[in-house]
Amino acid sequence: MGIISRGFSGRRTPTDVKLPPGQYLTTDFPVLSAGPTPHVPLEKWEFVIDDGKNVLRRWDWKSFRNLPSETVTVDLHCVTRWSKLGTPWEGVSLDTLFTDIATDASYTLFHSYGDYTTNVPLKELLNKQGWIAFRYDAQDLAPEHGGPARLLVPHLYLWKSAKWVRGMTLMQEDKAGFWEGLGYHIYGDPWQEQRYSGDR
Ligand SMILES: Nc1nc2c(c(=O)[nH]1)N[C@H]1C(S)=C(S)[C@@H](COP(=O)(O)O)O[C@H]1N2
Ligand SMILES: [Mo]
Repeated sequence: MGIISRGFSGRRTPTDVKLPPGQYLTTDFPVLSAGPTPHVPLEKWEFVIDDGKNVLRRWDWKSFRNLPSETVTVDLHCVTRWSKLGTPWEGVSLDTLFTDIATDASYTLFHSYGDYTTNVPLKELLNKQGWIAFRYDAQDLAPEHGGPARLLVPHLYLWKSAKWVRGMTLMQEDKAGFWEGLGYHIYGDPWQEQRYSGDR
């Protein structure tokens, strides 16, 4: 066998890929859910942004899908150590959702159908860093991966990308979500290997 085997030339191979520390590559798409998959009918679906007191914006499925959307191809990094590169999504950016929202809040807590929560600083979601995604690989997002719609915030560990999102609360102070309350890192940057609360 030659040093360079045919199928590899011109492809992204493990040797020229830089992964966050402690991660390995996978090509399948594992499903990680802390509970059963909620099935949300589109007629009942809504996404609400509130500030803890008042509703700031509310979209039903139709008005949400009428918003401009984007396709993005991103790398995913799960705290259980798998990384999946080049995943294609379609979604509405958080920049679009926040177009008419003026807030001095610095933190957010996402809520999901089925009760999962996770916290993300607001500045980590804006400037094309976060999307509410409703398609994966040109197909409607499968229920087990968070359909009808999930948060996608790929520069943080994947537990931050809440599946089955139904809303987010803007907060002046940070507040742990589900996994963060069980000892996962409050911020969760895979490149800093911020897996657990004791990590820098
Ligand atoms: N609502 C909800 N969102 C969730 C989870 C969950 O249990 N419930 N698991 C998180 C975790 S730990 C990971 S790694 C990813 C997994 O996404 P996937 O199942 O599409 O691979 O979803 C995240 N979002
Ligand atoms: Mo995870």
